[in-house]
Amino acid sequence: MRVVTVTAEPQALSVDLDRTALVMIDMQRDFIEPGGFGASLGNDVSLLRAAIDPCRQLLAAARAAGLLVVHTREGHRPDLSDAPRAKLERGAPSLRIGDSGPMGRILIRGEPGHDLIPELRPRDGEPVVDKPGKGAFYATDFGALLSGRGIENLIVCGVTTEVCVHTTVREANDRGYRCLVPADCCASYFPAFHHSALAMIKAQGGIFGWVTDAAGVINAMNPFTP
Ligand code: C5J
Repeated sequence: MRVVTVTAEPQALSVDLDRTALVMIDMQRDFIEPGGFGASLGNDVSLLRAAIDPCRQLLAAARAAGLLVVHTREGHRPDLSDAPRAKLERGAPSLRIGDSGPMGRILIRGEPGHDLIPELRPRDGEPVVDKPGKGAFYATDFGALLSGRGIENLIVCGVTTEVCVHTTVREANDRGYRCLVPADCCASYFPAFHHSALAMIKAQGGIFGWVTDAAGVINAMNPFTP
């Protein structure tokens, strides 16, 4: 057991690092770089870059402390067989899922835009979960991967705060995981949604999680990061 206490809201949380995973949600070029899915929806993708450096620091500390690190990517099969029509038809983007853009076909596995950004590239051996939905548990082996390693606590980072991070935290909470969300390691195209999403997580005594920041987790892990 390597129990540490993380400063968080609505209250500090003690976790066993041996039962804790760092989860990096969808830090993909398609969301963060110009020319991808996020930009096709009319968003200012530069807003998401604020999360990169805090994520990089937390990732380094988590690796040094020997935590399980899991990366996720949102995307679809090239034949779109796993993309519901309701998702494909939604809105009025400049490019739809599957269309060809400057980073290849939008939100399609194997295309350059589907890649994780180079700043947060996975290390050999770190699982990468490809998910067709917003949550990391839906239609993936994420749950099996966590339970197989005895994981009870998740530190959930990534983009966007109110969509894939929130959906994953809600899914995880219902499955019995304690979720810590470092605010500066998440970002949204809508700063107001980012703040509201974090407020929702920690309201009502932490109705489905705890909110902290990168420094809160890094400081707590300090005794175990040589
Ligand atoms: C979105 C995500 N926003 N990763 N996906 O469509 O949050």
